[in-house]
Amino acid sequence: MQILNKTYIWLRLLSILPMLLNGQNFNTDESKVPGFDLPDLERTADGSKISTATEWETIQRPEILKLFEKEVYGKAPMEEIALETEERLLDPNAFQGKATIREVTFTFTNKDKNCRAVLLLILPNGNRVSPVFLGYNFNGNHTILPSTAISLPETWVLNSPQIGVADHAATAVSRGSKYSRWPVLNLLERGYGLATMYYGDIDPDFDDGFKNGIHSLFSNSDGLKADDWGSLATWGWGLSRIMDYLETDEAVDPERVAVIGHSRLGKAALWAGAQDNRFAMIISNDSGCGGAALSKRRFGETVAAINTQFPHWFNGNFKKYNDQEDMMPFDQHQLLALMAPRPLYVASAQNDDWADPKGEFLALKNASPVYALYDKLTVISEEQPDVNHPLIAGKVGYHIRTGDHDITPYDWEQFMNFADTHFGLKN
Ligand code: GTR
Repeated sequence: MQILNKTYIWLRLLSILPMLLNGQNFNTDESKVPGFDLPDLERTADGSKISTATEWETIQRPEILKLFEKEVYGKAPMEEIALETEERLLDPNAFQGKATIREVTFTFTNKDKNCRAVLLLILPNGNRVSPVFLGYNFNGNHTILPSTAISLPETWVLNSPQIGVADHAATAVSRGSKYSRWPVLNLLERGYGLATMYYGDIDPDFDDGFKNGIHSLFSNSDGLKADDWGSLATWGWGLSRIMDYLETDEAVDPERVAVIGHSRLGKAALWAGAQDNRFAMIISNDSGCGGAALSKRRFGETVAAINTQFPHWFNGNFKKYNDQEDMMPFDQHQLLALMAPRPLYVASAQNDDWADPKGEFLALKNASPVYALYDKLTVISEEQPDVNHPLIAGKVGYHIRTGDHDITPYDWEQFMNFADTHFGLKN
């Protein structure tokens, strides 16, 4: 019991580490949340009321999308760049014949520069076409499974002593080390495929003035304007390029691709889902500030904290909201509403104060009136559901589970149940 208590205390300390490192005042006391007004999703800038799905799609949605592009994530350049893909079969009989594993190398080229990114595809054998979960991974495709056939990223990776990474270089020691985050066998047994890519292949996750990764191929890489894209937008852009590829893959059902992401990669998944309607389902896991959580609550990570620690994630304009959340003419419930009417699942973790679980639920709840324009069955409960009591209300789903900031088999179980409902599989 004593050991358990010690472990618990350590885990709690670890979960607030980002806040301590940040050296800022942060609030995790519900009674100190300031009063705030959320922009009304059904009122246009000139005050007229939106009351149909068509009005939402033609008047309000494009305005809100533009607002997030201009004020938060930034605009992807329109410049066309060349892309070549090359496939490599790694194992046609993985998991005792249950799956085929392939790698697809994407080479993006502009003039004399190029950027390479590798997609790992694990698809169930026996399906004519498979529904697929598509999401980036944090540490490299080789961390998903122990297989020695999977290539190591050649780009900068996050240092992580627990998986043997120092000097920002991937190493074979990490093979399979993140399997707990990717329950591949379970996915395959339930009929799903997995498509994943190391996010740093698209843009290495450090502030280098936008010189490397996909940024380096575009002419604005030597000086970004205030509304040009930050790293989250490049990661979102990359998900759409993967989707372009999945549409051409005969083993994938392009109508049933769920885009998923944990934490910063959840923010990227949401921005990808907002911009690209081909993602048939969007799943945010513990995405927090700049993701599913309302910023105006100033609970856990604030806009100033995220812009200070990760200045490269958002565009220049977003910095003007540091300590000025009340001045924001938008909040994240509007981002979530951009997913409608596609199924959207938001997941939180009980100890993840930094990501503001309640703020994630409230954003979803406040997005639901837009879902209701399409479908009266999407009525979300007034109160945040109890811990470990997942809620599926029509097109939206939510849970808060016990534990820390992470993506766990429990989370995946709920995502698969939700996908079964909307993708027509049994559960
Ligand atoms: C934290 C960051 C969060 C979240 C997280 C993660 O340090 O403050 O916004 O994105 O990293 O990606 O794990």
